Amino acid sequence: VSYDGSCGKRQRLLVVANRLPVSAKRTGENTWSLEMSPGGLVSGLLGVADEFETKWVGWPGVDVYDAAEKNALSKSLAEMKCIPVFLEEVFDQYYNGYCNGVLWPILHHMGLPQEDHNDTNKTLQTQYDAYKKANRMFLDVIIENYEEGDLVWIHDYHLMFLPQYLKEHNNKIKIGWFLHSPFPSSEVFKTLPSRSELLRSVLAADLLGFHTYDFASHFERTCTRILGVEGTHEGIVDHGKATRVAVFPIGIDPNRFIKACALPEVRQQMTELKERFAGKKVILGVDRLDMIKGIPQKFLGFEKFLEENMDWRDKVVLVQIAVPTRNNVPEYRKVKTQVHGLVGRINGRFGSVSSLPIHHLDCSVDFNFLCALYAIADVMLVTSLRDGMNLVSYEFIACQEAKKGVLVLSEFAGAAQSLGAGAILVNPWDVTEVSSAIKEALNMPLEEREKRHRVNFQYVKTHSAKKWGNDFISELHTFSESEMKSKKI
Ligand code: ADQ
Repeated sequence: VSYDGSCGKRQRLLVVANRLPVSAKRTGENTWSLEMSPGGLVSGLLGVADEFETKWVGWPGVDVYDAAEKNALSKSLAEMKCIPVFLEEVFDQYYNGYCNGVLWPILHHMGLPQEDHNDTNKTLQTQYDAYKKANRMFLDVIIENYEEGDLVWIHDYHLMFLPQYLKEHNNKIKIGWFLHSPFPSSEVFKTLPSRSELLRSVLAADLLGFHTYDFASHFERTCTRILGVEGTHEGIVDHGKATRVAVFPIGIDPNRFIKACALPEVRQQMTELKERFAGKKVILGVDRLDMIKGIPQKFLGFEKFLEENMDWRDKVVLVQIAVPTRNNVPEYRKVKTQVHGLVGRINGRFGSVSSLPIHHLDCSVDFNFLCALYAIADVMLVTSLRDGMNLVSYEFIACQEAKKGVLVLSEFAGAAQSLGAGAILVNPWDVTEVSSAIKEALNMPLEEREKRHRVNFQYVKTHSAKKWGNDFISELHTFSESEMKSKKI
């Protein structure tokens, strides 16, 4: 599809997400330094941004109260095609409260937070109000920057009211909404007090995208059961308004990783890492420190493996890089404490003065070093309890052309549906299964590893972020509501 307009101008695309793809740091009075920030969405959209005249709308990642400072920051951001939404007064209740304390656990099948005081409903209501207010603040910024014919692509659970608010403002705006997390079964979503309003608002969009068929069909069944609307695999009709629902599995920009692995600096880091872990197999974990990533379950599986396989004890190391996120949400602090406790226990049980079985780091690592780690690892261990896709699995495969390491992957990650053929799939709740999978991966002969790697590498190469973005935009561009209705769904 060519998006060039008749006057040669590229199609404009407004990409709206909670967080801008840059993080801003104050460097002085009214001066800022800007850097690309990590995360799944950013990695995904890096590959598609060049195709369109893209503008990003989102929170810049810092609190700014002073008008002159806001002005200076907006000007710097404009150079990177970013438009800030300043959310200061609502941020805590909206982001830490409703987005990450309520919606995130529900979408990952974890249920609503359970407080032991009577103010739970009041807290929930306050957070919900802040969520709506934040969505209105996004609306105001979009209205200010919208030009006729722009496509608006909204991302994720932070902005579920935005499709409805935008359509109320201008029914002609073409809106797509993509959910990066899973969508749960209707029985789970039903527990959310504001379930109907949220679903109805999302349905105001023209196109809704999910990573997997399971998530899309959970969504459709939830709409059918809660709202009583009609739905099929094509989409949903609500009071005569048709909304297309489709599956767009995200990918990465594989060449970025392949190229990085050939850089002299990365090769040097690989040599140093190999020397550091000489004589040992390396199992790698790379996750945001989040309860959905199943880091405690990973450690329990590894502990069981060490318990049962004495001969492996001084021949294997688990390197876990866990970047802390959402520190203001109590559940995240709890999981961090739990993880640290497990690392201490396992290293205490199986370590010696000169060697430790788990190397756990609470930090983000830079891109080149991450590629070096992916490239030297023998096994990648992903034990998410639920995960929309899990791009880390893709990144590992892209960096393994030389080594042909083994991916052990949770069946509850969206990636299990795309990389399942080459990976060893596990139920992360089953400690014995995780332990056996580690053993199988460590002992797998080269021929079998090559076979599995080839299948997955081919998938990662062809199902890139660019394809994901182009497929979504192409569908949004060409989708016609009347055509869908005429199919009498
Ligand atoms: P995330 O939950 O952030 O994304 P994931 O898809 O694995 O999960 O992406 C994480 C990204 O952050 C990767 O690009 C990875 O390289 C980077 N990263 C993670 N830990 C890091 C560390 N310690 N240091 C440096 N970089 C690190 C959400 C959903 C996923 C979905 C994506 C995209 O939760 O399920 O796959 O969006 O839709």
